[in-house]
Amino acid sequence: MKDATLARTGGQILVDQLVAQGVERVYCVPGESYLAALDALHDAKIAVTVCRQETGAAIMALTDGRLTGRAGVCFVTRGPGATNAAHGVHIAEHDSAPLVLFVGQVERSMRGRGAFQEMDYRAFFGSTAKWATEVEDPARLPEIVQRAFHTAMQGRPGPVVVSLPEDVLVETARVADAPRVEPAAIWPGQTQMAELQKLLWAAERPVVVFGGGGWNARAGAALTRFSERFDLPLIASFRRSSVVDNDHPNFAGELGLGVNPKLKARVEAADLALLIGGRMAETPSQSYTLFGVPEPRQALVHVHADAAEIGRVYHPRLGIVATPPAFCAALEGLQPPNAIAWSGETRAAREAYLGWSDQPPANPGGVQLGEIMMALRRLAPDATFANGAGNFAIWPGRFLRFRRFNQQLGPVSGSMGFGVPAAIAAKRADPGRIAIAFAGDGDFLMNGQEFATAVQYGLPVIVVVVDNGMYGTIRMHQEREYPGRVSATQLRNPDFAALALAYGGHGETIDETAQFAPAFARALASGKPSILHVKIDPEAIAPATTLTGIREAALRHRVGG
Ligand SMILES: Cc1ncc(C[n+]2csc(CCOP(=O)(O)OP(=O)(O)O)c2C)c(N)n1
Ligand SMILES: [Mg+2]
Repeated sequence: MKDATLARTGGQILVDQLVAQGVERVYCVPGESYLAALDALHDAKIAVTVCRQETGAAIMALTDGRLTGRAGVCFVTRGPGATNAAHGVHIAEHDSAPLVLFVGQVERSMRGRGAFQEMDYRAFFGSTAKWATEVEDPARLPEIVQRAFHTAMQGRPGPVVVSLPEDVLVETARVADAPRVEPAAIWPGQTQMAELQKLLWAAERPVVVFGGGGWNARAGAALTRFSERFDLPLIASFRRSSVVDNDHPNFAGELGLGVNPKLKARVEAADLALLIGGRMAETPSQSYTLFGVPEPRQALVHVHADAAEIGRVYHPRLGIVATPPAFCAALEGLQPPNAIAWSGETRAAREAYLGWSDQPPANPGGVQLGEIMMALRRLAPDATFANGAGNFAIWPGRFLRFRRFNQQLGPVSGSMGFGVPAAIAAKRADPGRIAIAFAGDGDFLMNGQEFATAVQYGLPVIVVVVDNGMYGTIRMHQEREYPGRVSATQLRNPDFAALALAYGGHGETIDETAQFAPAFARALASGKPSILHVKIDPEAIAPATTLTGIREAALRHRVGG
């Protein structure tokens, strides 16, 4: 921590402030607009990862934020850099991931003229970031940076954008560093907890749904203990399964895409839904049908860190403003009823989950994706699994078992291109653990260039590219809505294994299921970033669903209708 006696450039003040906040890593794509900050980073004990495109850099930073619980940090240049990074800001908003994005800006005296790459960041990011601001004076950098970290982490975590006019970073000022900020926990009130206890005691078919951001391993463990004492089924919201151990006998599955119909029916039939942290947004709510808008058919207890989320879509029987760790700690004070009426339901929910996730159906073609998922359960039980968006992601979401906190990294925003940078960030944060990215052929080429970043920094991530030669998800919808009229969904792909070699990594092509496990072992043994190019039959559009089946059903429906 430096005091006000020393004159420092804005760049130095900024970087010292990052050190004061405990930042260990930053992700960036350089720009001439923030050279003074890059220069200060030269001497700092902060690991800089230079990326190939700002979307990848922002995804790495927000993933770091999710993994560490502290705000991830990304630096990008003006207009083109900032707009490339905007995708990451959108993901961080929807994923409730703490992110501080520093963007370059033109010199103060030139603002408003439409100078080179000038943008109005407050306006541009105003609707997605929790806070978007511009630094006017280097002496205010400590104050603004500490507020940026606080805002990104407080309550519902999210993205903050800080614009840095070039001359602010060069000018000197005498100002003291601000101390490290910690977000304030938000505790539920005693009356609310008593009310919750009453509702639980009166319930016959209660369910617990957990989701949203701001969790940590301790909160997941406290939630698990609560579910044990009350023998409640634990249901994950979309892509939040790894808050708890999926091998736990109370875990009942995920409300995601391609949901288990039995799980959906169970939530619909519940008389009490305790929603912790999540928003029950479009995907987990199955297009807002599970609860009923605005009046849920279940008695809804909505626990969320952001008061504005409670009552935004659903009218709760009981609203509780609390962060997941504080609320789950408070759950320890509740007493279960003497006789628990719903234990049979909890066992049935578990059985239904196991039936849904343990026996993957066969698919057309020589590569069985279900068998590959089962192989990965054995080969990499402790790996971090990241994915982007596409039908390929249904397989790991349904058939893998997550047992460790944050083992599952996927964007609730359905953002293609998330998996590769997220896996790289996971490897950077925890080099001892296997990090696997699942990508589609379409998905991979959105941020696949970050594979070069993995090679550059010696981060041996394993990328499984599931190649069906198309934007399969969209083709699937196309066949449903416009059967037989294929438009803009076909792809001609490179040889992804050869691409891995060209980057300096390890690559293999998989045409048969049996090739997968040995190829995976060789990829691990290579110690290099790897791509396993898995070629699947285009008919294998989703578990137990073929493309032709969808087209024919749509055509029959047309004739019939
Ligand atoms: C950034 C982004 N652009 C477009 C979309 C729309 N979209 C959703 S899935 C998808 C196709 C994904 O194709 P691929 O990665 O090959 O996976 P597949 O569905 O074929 O398994 C598209 C274009 C999106 N979700 N995100
Ligand atoms: Mg595809």
